Amino acid sequence: MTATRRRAVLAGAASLPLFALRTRPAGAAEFSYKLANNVPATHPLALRQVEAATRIRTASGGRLDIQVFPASQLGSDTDSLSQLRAGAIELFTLSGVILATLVPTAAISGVGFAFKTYDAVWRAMDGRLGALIRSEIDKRGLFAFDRMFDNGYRQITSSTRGIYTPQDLRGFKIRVPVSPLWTSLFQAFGAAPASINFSELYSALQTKVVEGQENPLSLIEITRLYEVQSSVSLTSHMWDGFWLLANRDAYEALPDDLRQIAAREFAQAALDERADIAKLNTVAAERLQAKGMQFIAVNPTTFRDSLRKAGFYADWRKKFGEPAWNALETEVGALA
Ligand code: X2X
Repeated sequence: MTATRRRAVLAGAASLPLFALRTRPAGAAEFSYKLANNVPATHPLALRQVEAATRIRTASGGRLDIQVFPASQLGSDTDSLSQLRAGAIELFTLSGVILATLVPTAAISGVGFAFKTYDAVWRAMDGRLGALIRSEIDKRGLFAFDRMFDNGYRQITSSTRGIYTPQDLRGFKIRVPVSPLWTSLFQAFGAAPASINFSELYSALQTKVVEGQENPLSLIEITRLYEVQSSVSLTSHMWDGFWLLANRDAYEALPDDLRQIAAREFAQAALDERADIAKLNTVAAERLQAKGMQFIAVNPTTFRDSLRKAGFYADWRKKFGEPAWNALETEVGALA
């Protein structure tokens, strides 16, 4: 045997044990991924993700196994984002406005009063604005699936004074998610925002570290915030949604057929979840009132004007830059 041939034979032999290692025991998946989210297990986001994971397992013949970990079980949003980047978690849903700590452009969907209707939201986020944000996410080493999940229009709750006008927010101690845009928005109202992860929200309200918070009605109900908050002001000051993100190496490790199955089933899950939230938001108001929460109708225009006067739109236009700002205004009309 020539030396060359011996090397070739050895190389061939050396690869054999690898084949053996790659042979899966019966029932074990080829890819086992973790999907983290921050909402309770009973929230439509978590329920629809569990359904998608089941469909993916079936459609892939068990090759792709995704376990869903709701309610920040694997860590707060801040921790989970780090774990996603490190590859300790393969999949994670996160508000674009929080993701902005890594991908600044992703906060643009949270600009105060940007979207008048859900039609405008989905036209933008399933369209050019969403594509622009996804390309920025890609530049930061993550992959974003193409349909966002809905969180909803956010409303302000309080355990102390009711919020009727923008002036009522002056000095108001309000929890906001960890994100510069959220802090800036409530500073523009003259409030005292505190950045607190969602996993700490209930206890922050219960112990009165903060007086209030803001979230969609669906989440206020599912998280039982009515136990620690007494009024809701219907400001709808911001629409919020979740990107389904993947660690890029983990995503790229999937063969094409598995990527296609995951893309298809998560897109379906997102559309189903959007419909669930739309239904929930119509019934949540009544149920929250039945739990004793006082509902306060406000004039959103006065809130929007007060942001404008504080220079909120001018500041963020500069921060986002003209291309991103124009992409938003093309979808929703002039903001400032
Ligand atoms: O942290 C929040 O308030 C929540 C759950 O709405 C988001 O993920 C933005």
